[in-house]
Amino acid sequence: MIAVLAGGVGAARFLEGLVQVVPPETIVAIVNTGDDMAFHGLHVSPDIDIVMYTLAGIVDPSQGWGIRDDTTYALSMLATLGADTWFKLGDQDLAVHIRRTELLRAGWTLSQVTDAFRRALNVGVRLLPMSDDPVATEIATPAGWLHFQQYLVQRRARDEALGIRFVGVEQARPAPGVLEALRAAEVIVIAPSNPVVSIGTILAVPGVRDAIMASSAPVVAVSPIIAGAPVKGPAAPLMRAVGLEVSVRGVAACYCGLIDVLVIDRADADLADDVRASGAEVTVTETIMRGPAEKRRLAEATLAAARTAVRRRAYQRVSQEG
Ligand code: FO1
Repeated sequence: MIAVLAGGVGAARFLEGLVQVVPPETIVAIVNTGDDMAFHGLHVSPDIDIVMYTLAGIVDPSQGWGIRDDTTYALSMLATLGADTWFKLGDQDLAVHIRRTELLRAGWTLSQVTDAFRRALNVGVRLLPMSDDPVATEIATPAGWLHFQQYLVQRRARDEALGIRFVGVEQARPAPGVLEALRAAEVIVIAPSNPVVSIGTILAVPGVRDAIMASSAPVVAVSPIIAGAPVKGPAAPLMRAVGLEVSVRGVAACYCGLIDVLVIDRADADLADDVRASGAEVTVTETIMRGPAEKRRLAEATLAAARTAVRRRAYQRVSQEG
């Protein structure tokens, strides 16, 4: 079984490649919920939905979030009625949030709802929220603390990011199955997601980092940073906000002591030795995922990196014993 720590769009695309290489039923995605927020009284879980819609083949490919060809009649009416509509929720997407909220109010947990939805949408990959307890990623700005969605979507990441906190994370318990998946995994993959606010949030849930550290499985991270910039999203200011360089060196520093291998793009090949100096092995390959073939190749390269790490660990064990 392969456990994948996942944020939104980058992770979803990576998983599209992985399901071409191994049976979807052998993959468990542990998904960030720090971006979750209530809109119009409804519980929205952007990263879970991005991964779920992508694997169900219904995501809007141009945005990477929302549902393809969705309409926005409900949002227009909400605007007419004076609601704040800066977060664009399509009509079919809204149906998901209405049903999710209805089930949560009826006493279901977020993991139960997520499992029911991914089955209804024929997604073979098991999707686990990192926690069923509420966690909110907030960004410190000169205007005060902002919820991640306010920072990113409402204010378009224009405020200077000064710090990051995960409100509620100390009390959050890993969702059922999360620690079990990490313990049972033959390979643990950290998807090419924001290391600070997507993966960092998952790692901050008590018990998650320790379970990864204690695992005998190889841990392979795919860098979301290529040639000093993220493919998508606000990783650059948020990495800087926590003192990380916006480069594969910064990604390696963020995952220092946690990963065996960092998969980096060919554009960063000259930084491979710097990454190795942080203690991780390096695989250099194409990491930009434009189409199905590139997604598949990245998944294959990631699994090949994991196999190399297994051999390296075995070799180190033998040399220590000998
Ligand atoms: N991102 C935007 O930039 N603008 C939006 O209006 C927006 C709406 C939205 C609705 C549902 C959903 O699941 C995701 C949505 N996203 C939107 C993406 C999302 O906010 C972020 O990309 C993730 O939280 C980061 O992974």
